[in-house]
Amino acid sequence: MDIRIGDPFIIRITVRNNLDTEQTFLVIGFIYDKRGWIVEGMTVSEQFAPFESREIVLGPMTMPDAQEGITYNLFGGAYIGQDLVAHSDNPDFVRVVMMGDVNADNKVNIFDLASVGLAYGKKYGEPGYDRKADMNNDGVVSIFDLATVGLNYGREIK
Ligand SMILES: [Ca+2]
Ligand SMILES: [Ca+2]
Repeated sequence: MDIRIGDPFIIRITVRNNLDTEQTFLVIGFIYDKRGWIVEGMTVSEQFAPFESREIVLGPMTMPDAQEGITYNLFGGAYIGQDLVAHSDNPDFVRVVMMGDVNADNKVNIFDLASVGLAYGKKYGEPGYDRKADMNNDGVVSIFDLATVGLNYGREIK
């Protein structure tokens, strides 16, 4: 999954209580880099009825301090005490793409400018709206998105 800095995303975990008594799970979602350092985390405590199964959604989480061009791993786990009893099964990594890099090829160039141009003025739900070209996530491809490409034009991650 490709994201940009500030983009929200979620971690889903399906948790089941296999007992005929109520149980409390600690559900932890975190994002870590390739050194294994946790960059962002979120913890919730959830109570389950006997034999209940439920999907826990952690987030929306964001990574304000993420680095462009880096791939981060996502993990969600449900614990009872120290025991891991369930874990996430959604895409387990996010790649942070550069601002202005609409097609996520690690270069900001004419193709990105063209993508914004093609979707220019289009609002969410309209034909031609391009979610990737709407870099500030405000539901319209506008001068702000064009400026994002302009400000980053020529940047490249090798
Ligand atoms: Ca590009
Ligand atoms: Ca926009």
